[in-house]
Amino acid sequence: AISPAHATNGTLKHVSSSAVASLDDSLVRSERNVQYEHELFDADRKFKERALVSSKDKYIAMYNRSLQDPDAFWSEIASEFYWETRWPEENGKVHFENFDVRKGPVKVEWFKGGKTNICYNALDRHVHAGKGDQIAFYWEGNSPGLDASLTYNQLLQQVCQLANFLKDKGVKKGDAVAIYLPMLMELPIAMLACARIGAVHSVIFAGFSAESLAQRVLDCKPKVIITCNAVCRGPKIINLKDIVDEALSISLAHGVSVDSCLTYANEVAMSREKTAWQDGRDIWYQDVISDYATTCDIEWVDAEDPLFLLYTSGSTGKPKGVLHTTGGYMVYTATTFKYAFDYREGDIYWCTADCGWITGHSYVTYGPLLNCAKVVLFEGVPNYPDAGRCWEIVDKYHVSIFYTAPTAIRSLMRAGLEPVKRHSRKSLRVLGSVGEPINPSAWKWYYEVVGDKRCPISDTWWQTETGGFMITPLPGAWPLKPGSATYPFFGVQPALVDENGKEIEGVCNGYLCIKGSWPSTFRTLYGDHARYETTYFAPFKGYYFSGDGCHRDADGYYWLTGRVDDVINVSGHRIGTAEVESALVSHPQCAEAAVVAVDHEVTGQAIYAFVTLKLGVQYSEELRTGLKNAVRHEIGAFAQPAKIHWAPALPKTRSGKIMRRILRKIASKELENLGDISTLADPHVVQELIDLTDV
Ligand code: 6R9
Repeated sequence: AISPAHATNGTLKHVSSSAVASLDDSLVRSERNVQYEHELFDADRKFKERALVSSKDKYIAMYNRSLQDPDAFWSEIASEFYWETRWPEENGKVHFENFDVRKGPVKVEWFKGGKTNICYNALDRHVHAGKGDQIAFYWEGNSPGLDASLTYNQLLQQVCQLANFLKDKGVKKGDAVAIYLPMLMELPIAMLACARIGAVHSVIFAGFSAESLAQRVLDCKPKVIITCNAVCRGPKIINLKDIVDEALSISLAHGVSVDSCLTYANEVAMSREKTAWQDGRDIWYQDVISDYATTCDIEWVDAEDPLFLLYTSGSTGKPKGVLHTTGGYMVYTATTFKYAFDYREGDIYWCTADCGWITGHSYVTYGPLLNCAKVVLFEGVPNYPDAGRCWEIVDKYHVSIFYTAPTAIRSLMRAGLEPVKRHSRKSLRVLGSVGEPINPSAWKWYYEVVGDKRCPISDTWWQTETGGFMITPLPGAWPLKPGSATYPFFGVQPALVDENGKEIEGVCNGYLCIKGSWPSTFRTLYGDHARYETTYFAPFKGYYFSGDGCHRDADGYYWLTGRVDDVINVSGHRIGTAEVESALVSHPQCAEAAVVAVDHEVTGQAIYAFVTLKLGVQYSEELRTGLKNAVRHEIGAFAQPAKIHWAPALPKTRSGKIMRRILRKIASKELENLGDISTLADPHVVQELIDLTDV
């Protein structure tokens, strides 16, 4: 099923013609928010007095400077890091960009020619400054009572041991290493070990299926994969090694062999004896790692050398390997972390994201460690063993900055006040939100109940592609509005553009684009620079196009209104409709499928699939389960459709394009206003679909 034909040809002719859908859907969302545009929540005087950026005026001064002279602004900040060789400056220029496809290939460079290492800056630098005994990670296991911690010294030593192992296996600068691990400390350790020797890590979220893992392995061809045998997630045990074995045999069948599979024995979840094993390829982590030296020379890399690949979903075709480089990413993630969370020494920081996603890269691993923060790593899920777990952890470690996703907030909200109130939470100072637009009622609950009206909320808008925060509050600097990500970060120039690519000013709704580069701009899609240009830079010439719709209010606040392309956001996870459709049609009895998003109380959006069966196949509940399993198998459980709606046929235009607008209306039962259906090849299809809603 990995063959590329699957993703692009065959039955899959119905991906939307343009990457950009109409703004209608996102408008509906923003109208719902209008009443909140006048509700302001400001931090108290004491908070403001201590804040890094204590007023809007101070922000404006810094922001203006970041736009007027980005080179000087970012050079000054970059100088706080260690550079083995400082970047050359020609006339004060430290960056180069072309965002305009009409002027030649899109290209971005920051600090090129400078030599540094992000692992050195995240670990050695602090150790050399005498902070080696400070805690780097507090690890909290899936089950309460299971915990561990590492100081910066210890973390550095473990990173070095793994780096030495990788070198021993022949991994060199520029080589890819795949990491398929749950939230054990070995996950950030593995990332940092790669960075130390200049290898490019490719972390694959451990919820992806064997097919998805294989697809990514085939794309980046790693020499080594780092995994573990199994993991406990909530009440479940997941056998990861079996998934890896299957993925590696699929890869092998397609001509890519991975030499070594370094497997951490997570014996809480599964014994070594029970783990499937392939001699010669598989190596137990604990058996070899202690033999390696606890020091390891740094590989100094160019600021523009690749740091990692992270695959993400787009509106069409196979997942895209987003490539980030070293220097700009380092400077930007560290700086955004510091300002958007008003970070100061002594803070205990907890981000609930998994390192398998960009949030875990930039704001579990790199951003916090670059600031020498104390980071809580959590293996489990927010509502296990019960809905009070998060607040229990907050109290246990005295967490002062807590960063999570709206979906987690909404699911905890459903459990009521008691699980929150039973814990003190008095250590909390700043709260954060990421992954999808936060609806105002969830925002208020977070603010009032979790934060006791004391903690500003940083609703951070950004993407895998942007590497770091783009639009975000700076706690204490200006009043917040529930559901708005407020203002752009230093150096970021948002632009709202209309269908014709014309920038619109003032109060408006538009496609959210960014003018000019920021240090952690992604540099390419691995192996496909043409797709990088057509997806992100061709839709609106001269701009980076985010794929999101956005509203700007009279005070200049930005309100993200959701994706305007065929990307669905379920619990903050990006899932391409084309990928789910491709998985559904891999089922032998499925003729065609069209997937749309519907609103969902907890997960934000849910996947709703219209499925046309092959001629003569009967509808049945087994078949429904079979189709859902096909998606679990091809992508992973998190992408499973919430609903399968039988479709004798799909509504198509005469030229054969599926009218998703109509499908969205049927899925959300908004039947009064179906819009113009006269352009359909067969308008009767619509009534047939409506009749089958509850079948
Ligand atoms: C960081 C991350 C990116 C997409 C993005 C947007 C949505 C993320 C958001 C938000 C509104 C926020 N998104 N944060 N929408 N407000 N604070 O999630 O990266 O997985 O690449 O997803 O998520 O739609 O385009 P990624």
